[in-house]
Amino acid sequence: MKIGTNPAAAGAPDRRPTKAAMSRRTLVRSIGAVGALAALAGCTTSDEDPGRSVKDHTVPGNGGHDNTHGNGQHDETHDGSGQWNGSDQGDPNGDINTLTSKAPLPARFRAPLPIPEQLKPVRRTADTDYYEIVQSAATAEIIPGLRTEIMGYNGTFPGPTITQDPGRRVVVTHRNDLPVPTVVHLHGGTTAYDSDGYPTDFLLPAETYGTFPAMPAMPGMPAMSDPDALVSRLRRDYTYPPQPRAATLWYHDHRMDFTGASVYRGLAGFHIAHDAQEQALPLPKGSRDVPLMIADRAFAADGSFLYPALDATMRTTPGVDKPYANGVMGDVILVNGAPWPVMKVDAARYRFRILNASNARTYQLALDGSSEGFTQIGTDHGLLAAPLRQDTLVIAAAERYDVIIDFGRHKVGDEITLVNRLGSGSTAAVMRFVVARATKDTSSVPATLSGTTAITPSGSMTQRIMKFHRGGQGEWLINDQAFDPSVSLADVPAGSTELWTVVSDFHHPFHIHNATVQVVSRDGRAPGPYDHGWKDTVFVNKGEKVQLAIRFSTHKGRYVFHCHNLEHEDMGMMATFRIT
Ligand SMILES: [Cu+2]
Repeated sequence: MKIGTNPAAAGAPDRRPTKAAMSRRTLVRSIGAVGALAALAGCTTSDEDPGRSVKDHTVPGNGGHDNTHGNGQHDETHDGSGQWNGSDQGDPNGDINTLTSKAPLPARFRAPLPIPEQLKPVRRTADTDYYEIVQSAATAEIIPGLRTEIMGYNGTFPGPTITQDPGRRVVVTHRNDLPVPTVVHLHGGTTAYDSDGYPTDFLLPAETYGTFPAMPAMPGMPAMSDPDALVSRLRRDYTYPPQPRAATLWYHDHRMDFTGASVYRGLAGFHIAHDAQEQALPLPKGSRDVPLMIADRAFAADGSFLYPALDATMRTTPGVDKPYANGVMGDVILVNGAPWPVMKVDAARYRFRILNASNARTYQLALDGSSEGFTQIGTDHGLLAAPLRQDTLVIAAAERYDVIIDFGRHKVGDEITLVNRLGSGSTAAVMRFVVARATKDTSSVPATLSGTTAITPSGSMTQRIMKFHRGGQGEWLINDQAFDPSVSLADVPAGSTELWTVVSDFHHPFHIHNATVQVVSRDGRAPGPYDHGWKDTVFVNKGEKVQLAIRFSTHKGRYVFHCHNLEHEDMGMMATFRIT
């Protein structure tokens, strides 16, 4: 058994960089407090305006997690101590400040739920569907009567939905019409390294916008380059081989140091992979298979997004104003880009693909007005083996749940509200469903959904420990290192399965590229109620030790794993691993 691998040694990089990189990172953090731009002077902490009731910091009693499977309670835990799996966690959002909007908050449950446009292939060959997307600035009316400038895939937020049919390869040609570099990552995808969206693999904008070093210069510190970066200008083809399982994937920006700002401004969309086994199931389909992208934002008085960036132009200085270094949360909950929308539904079963595309906010979703709760059928990487009744769903940034809600149990006129039990005030509600029509429903939820197999941990598997910790100056580190493209923390054989233990001192959604994950244990105990199935993002609570069985794809090359709190990721909590 290979135990206790020292990841830094195991990763033995040929090029030891880089004190310079580390100190550059440290510098970023030390200037954090003084770098706030006048443009963002409107940002306030949640404490400054108590009238807005957005201090989402307290969740009495249950610590925010629900370990029950349908007994109607939501404050029981595995050990009955009020802690989730015994870890020393509280409210996952408790140490994160909420931005307060200056724009008047819109009335809830008025805006109809938008459905992202279904992107059509521009060309199809025997085995490949070709899509084209233009990344551009645009304006959207998110708050009624106000204009919000966004960065959008095809100028929309969310971007258009890409469908990947069974056995089909997908090639998406992205054109960057924005003034800054971008990087497209297919979150949850099985992808060759050169299409995975490594953070320095820039898709550069037009030359008129100037140069963009892989890692921008800081005062007293030169810009640094990444000699291995695969850089394109203006257009780039991202190639996605047939995906191994039907799953709710999503694509979003992954630019080095600026992912938080890019995604906040709108660069996120769904990529839905199907397989033949899933398509043969009698689950709700068509207009009753609905993606829901939940994301919180705050708005300035003129309707623009409030984001406490140190550099609002996203050109030179990464990072956010110091009060938001733990993550950026807003006081407006958007679903598919609309604030607290309402959806008129048939009295029938619906499949909802719920994605938390927020930068940092964790939600505990529940249904008010329904005693049925959710029937969870899938998670990040596709269908569970069998449906699972859930009264609530705790969803951290970047996680997905596929659920069935059966409105057929309701009368026309019933209102069912999707609420957030980790929120308060404006963030306690998410959206509403109104049963509008009686109908015939031929769908059903079969007792067996997919042929997932549990990984049995074995002594022959390499074990590694990945420590997600804050450094002495408040920086975000993995195994005591800030992200450095030239250092691999793990070189793993293609197709192998390893056991990683993620140790955390804060609430961190762990995400790994080009691999699929099963939760083996939390603090040495059984996995939690939301750990079923194959995942790519696993919520690790404060003080927890989560053991993961990670199966790497057979695509070789360099990839990253990181925290999916985007402000943590941008400020160093990311690492390279190599599939060899
Ligand atoms: Cu984190």
